[in-house]
Parts: sequence; structure tokens; C-alpha cells
Amino acid sequence: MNFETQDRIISWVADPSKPRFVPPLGAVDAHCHVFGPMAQFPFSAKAKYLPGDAGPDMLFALRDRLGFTRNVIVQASCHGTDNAATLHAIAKSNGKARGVAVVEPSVTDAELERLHEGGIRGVRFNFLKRLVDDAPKDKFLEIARRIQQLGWHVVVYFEADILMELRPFLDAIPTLIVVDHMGRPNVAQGPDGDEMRAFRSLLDSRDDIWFKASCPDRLDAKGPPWDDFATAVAPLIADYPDRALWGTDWPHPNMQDATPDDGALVDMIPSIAPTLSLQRKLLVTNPMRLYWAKEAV
Ligand code: 0GY
Repeated sequence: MNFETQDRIISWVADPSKPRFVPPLGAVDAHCHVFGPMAQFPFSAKAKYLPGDAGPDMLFALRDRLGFTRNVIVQASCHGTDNAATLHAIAKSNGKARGVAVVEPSVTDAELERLHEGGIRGVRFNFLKRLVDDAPKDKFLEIARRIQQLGWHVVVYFEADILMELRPFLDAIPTLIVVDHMGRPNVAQGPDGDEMRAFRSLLDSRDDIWFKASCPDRLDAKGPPWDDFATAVAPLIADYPDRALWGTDWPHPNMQDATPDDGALVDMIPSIAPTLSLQRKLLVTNPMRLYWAKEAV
């Protein structure tokens, strides 16, 4: 990508609405990112999009506006395997952020330990061809074996059409797995659609596969208030309440046309988690178990 000539994408709403839904005390936004700032943390030469700066101060202001307490910052593909921007944001959070890194297969044990010290608790394997050049399963498995001793988990990002092909790989991962955006099922098919059923079969294959009930804006073509997403996802959370996480996905990498209002995203939480008990699991208990295990109650 030629950074000199490329326009930088502003993929977030500058002034999101204040949500009417009040999240439970200690709520965690378990899927968000930081971009740069570029002058301090340049983007990867392999980045597939060139975003505007969306650094930690913006993220923490959004967190407060939405009524959340903590963030899990997932290394975005535009930063490649240089986790410096993510670590910088975690360091600025006063203990209120943890992270998920992307690493090279050649990463050293010393580097993994440095990442752990910096608040990283998982690695992400991204299978989206529009975001990464390659996704070597054998190397990913080696990484998964190595991070086991740190107590980390694996976050996988894939689209529904490759789920079957990925099953042997997923079966071989020795750590807990979190699937980003439920593996992007077609929510228009409803809760019993083929893709949602295939995802449920994955969840049923092991009790340590979790999912992020996130990204209605990416999955529901009808747009806000994302009713198809709610109809398809609410039963999943009801049936697997101890394995669900939620996140804004701010600053919504690469979303150029239908940039979502983060306040509206928060306001749809009760339509996927209608009871106080489910909301507490989704937003507090589950993410705390995974990312702040020592502080979890
Ligand atoms: C997401 C989704 C996307 C991008 C990334 O790392 C990334 O660039 O994750 C996407 O484009 O679907 O989870 O943020």
C-alpha cells in the first residue's frame, strides 16, 4: 500500500450517542482496537487499509461515554505483528485494559513474556484474505502450543464459508478459543440457519470455545437497529451464556459506508441479552474470567 497517496479512512462516528442502556458496573468492551497514532506507531507495510489515528485517549473517552469500565484491545491487522500501539494503549489504561496480540511464528519466549507483562492475554489468528496475506495453520498451531504455558487463549477470526475446512485446525488448538464475531454467520437466515447451526456444532464439540456476540454492523445488512442480528444471536447467548463476550469493535476497521453509532450498538445489548443475569455474564463475569482472572469474582 502506498501510504503517501492513500487517503486515511475515518471508520468511526465522531460524536456517538449516549446510550440509554446502562451496562452493569464493571462492564468490559472485549473487542476494540487502536490505530496508531501513526507518527508514533507506523502502520505495517502489509496493511490492507490505512486508517486515521484512533489512539488510546479516544478509546478511553468512548469507554467512559458508553458507561464501560474496561477494554480488551485486539491488535488490528493494519499494525501487523508489531504490537507497540496496543501495548502503549494498555500501558496508558491504569490497569483498565488488556490485549490480544498478533505474533510472528518466530516470536521468542522472551518476547511472549514481555507481551504478558504488558497485559497481553491471547494471540489472534486472522483468516480473512482481505486483511492478511497468509494464515499458516501449522505455524499457528505451534504458536498455540507455546502460549499454553502463559495461560493465554487463541482468538480466531474467520468467515462462515471456511468453518468446515478449519475444523481440524480448531480441534487441534490446545488452549481455549474465542471466535471473533461468531465466525460471521449469515444472520438473515435466523437462529436455525445453516451457518448458525454449523457454528453451534463447533461450540458443542468442546466446552472451551467461546465467541464474541459482536459486529451487528458487519453482519446485518439491514442496518440499525439490527433486528436480524438480534433474532439470530439472542438464542446463542441464551444457550451458551458462560462463553459469550461482547465488544464495540471500535474504531470499526475499514467500515467506510455504514459506520455504526457506538451508542446504538450498546443500546442493542438488551435485545441479545434480555435479562440482568445474561447482561452481567456477557459484559462482566465472562470477560473478567478470561482477561482479569485474578480480579474476577
Ligand atoms: C474486526 C474486523 C475487521 C478488521 C480487523 O484486524 C483488523 O483489521 O479485525 C474486519 O475488517 O472485518 O474484528 O475488527
